[in-house]
Amino acid sequence: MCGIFAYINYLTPKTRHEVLDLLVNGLKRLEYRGYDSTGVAIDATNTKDIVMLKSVGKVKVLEDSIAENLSGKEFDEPVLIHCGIAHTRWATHGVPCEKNSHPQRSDNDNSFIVVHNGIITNYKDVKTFLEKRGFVFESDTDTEVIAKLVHHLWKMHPGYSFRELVEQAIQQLEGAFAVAIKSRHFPGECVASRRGSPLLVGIKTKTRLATDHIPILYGKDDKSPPIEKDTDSAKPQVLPRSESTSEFMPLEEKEVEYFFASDASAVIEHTNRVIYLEDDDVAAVRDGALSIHRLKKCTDDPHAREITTLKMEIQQIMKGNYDYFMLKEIFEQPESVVNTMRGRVRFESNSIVLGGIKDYIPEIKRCRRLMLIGCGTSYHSAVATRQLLEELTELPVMVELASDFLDRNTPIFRDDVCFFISQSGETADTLMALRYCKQRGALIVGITNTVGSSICRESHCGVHINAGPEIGVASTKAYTSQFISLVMFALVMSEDRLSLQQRRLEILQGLSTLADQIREVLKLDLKVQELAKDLYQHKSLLIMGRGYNFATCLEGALKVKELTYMHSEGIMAGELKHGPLALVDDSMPVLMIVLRDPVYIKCMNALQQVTSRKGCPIIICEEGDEETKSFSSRSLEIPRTVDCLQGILTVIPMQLLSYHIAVLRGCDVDCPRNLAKSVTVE
Ligand code: UD2
Ligand code: GLU
Ligand code: MG
Repeated sequence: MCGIFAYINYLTPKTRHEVLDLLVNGLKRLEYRGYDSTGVAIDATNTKDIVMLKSVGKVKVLEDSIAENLSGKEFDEPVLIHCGIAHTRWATHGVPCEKNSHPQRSDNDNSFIVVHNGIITNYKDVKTFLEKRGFVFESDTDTEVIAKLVHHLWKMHPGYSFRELVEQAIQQLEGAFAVAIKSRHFPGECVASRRGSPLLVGIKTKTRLATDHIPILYGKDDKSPPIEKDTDSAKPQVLPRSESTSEFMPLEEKEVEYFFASDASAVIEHTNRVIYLEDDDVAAVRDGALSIHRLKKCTDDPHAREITTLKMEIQQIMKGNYDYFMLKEIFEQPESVVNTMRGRVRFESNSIVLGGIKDYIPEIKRCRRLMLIGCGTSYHSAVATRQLLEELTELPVMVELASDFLDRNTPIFRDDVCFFISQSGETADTLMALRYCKQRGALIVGITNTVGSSICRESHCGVHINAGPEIGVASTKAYTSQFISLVMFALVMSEDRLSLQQRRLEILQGLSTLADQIREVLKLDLKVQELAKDLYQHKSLLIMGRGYNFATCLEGALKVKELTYMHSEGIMAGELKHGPLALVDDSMPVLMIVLRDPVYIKCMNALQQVTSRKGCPIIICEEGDEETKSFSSRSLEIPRTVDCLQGILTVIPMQLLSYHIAVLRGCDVDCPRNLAKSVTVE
């Protein structure tokens, strides 16, 4: 989820100092992506050894550690051929600490070392497989299995090239990854691959490159046996080797430097010639030659990967062609929601495992109520999922703002289960509420995006939402991932309830199509921008809805307030006639969420109350719902999904709307005035 940077020089002399500088600068360019720890590895002087340095915290800490530990004359002597790898980590498996930082190694000799972004979902099976073969694991990461698996294959298949070993290894991996691997047995070589996480190769040569593409080499077409769950029956892997068809030659240059990086911002200062790797590409650099391999050829696969010439500025690359991090994060949601479910939801068997709370489920099932506690957006994710939790757990569910909860000295009992929801895991109010409940003997469950955070440490158990780092101050992808985490929890709680099976299947079905539906909703961006032009000069925006979509009204209004400094209010449509209707006239901007769910008729009533006061609402409705649309000239249509997941699709137009209004009003989208990303004061 964070950053990889690797550098290989071939016949271009560089001192180790220079190599380290290059690696550290590469990491600095990737810093904006967010991370919690860092690490580098280069070849040691005069031996085949590899030296690694890792540290928790900023790249600066690593830089200082390098200055302190890796200096001396030998670092100033030029080396002709060298390979170094570096990493910024956003922990998903194991707290941020030195031992969990990357590179992860295969053994004490650093036979194979790896930097990895993403999550390996079958790492436990691979780990058991390797442990039975004598490998001893030293970190809590999923990543360590990669280094050890390559090492295992190397012992099994002496004669295999480095690239072949990695090719074999990645076939055994499930989940998402980008990796760069280095080995003391293959000095000067580097092999990289990806599936689901971004990775590119930068190429720097003295003279113009003779070609604008790198041919892809294919292997045999048969599939290797996966590592089986029952590892006793797992046979030593005999896998097909890919055979290079020799009609293509790899890119060979006399003097060349290669870079592997998570994005172009890290290489652009060195070269503008890059190849974007595709899923399951294995790129290898050996003797100055770059080759790209795939094990299997599909009919419509291209014959080559194009070398692209970047014409972008660094600023532009960092935000991934988006003007602001917030917009980038909004558009990341199709991927982040998948990461939240990764390794947890098994769609083939309709089962869900939340590793972080599974041992506590019996205790949770015996509790007398659930309490969901948070602030701001995190609080809204609790509001959004409360109804489903009530339905699937059949327990009373209280949803509380942390500050108010404390003000009230709310009674808490030993048989309460209290959830604390916070993106950063450091939100002061939420943390105080956590301590208050813990003191009174309740079971404490955390829902956080930050491994090793205070809430994570002080809770008895919990779920990491794995949305990846969120940089924009206004939360977007963390909200949808918190939402999904709570939905998954509800599904786990109802696993053995016969009467709820149909409902569970419907929700699982909804989760499986969510990413594509989010992509559909994101296509509304231009239309939302047009609506923002109508709205941005107004003083106020009312957002109305009820049922499953009430949370979207609250969250939408919060986004509008924090980003645009405009007044906005999320209104429970059922409350209209108890007051808010007085605000409605022909000039008050109103947005209404009216979906075909159990409260549809009631929402239509509210809609009519508004239109009969000459209000002209913008309507968010379901695709093709002509009847509802006919009530207004302005509408946004979203795809249909199961009622309890609608809130994920309806909040996205609100995120986009607040973003566009903010831009039109000239506000700083990523850093709204008076606000901080993580509120660590009361
Ligand atoms: C976890 C572990 C992983 C491995 C895997 C086994 C981490 C970060 N992940 O991934 O190393 O053991 O399980 O399948 O180490 N937790 C809290 N409070 C919170 C959030 C989490 O106490 O707010 C605890 C949780 O109870 C668990 C650990 O942190 O013990 C990891 O939680 P997770 O959600 O990352 O769990 P999982 O299964 O995805
Ligand atoms: N899952 C790996 C870890 O926790 C990689 C995390 C990342 O993408 O930085 O170490
Ligand atoms: Mg904990």
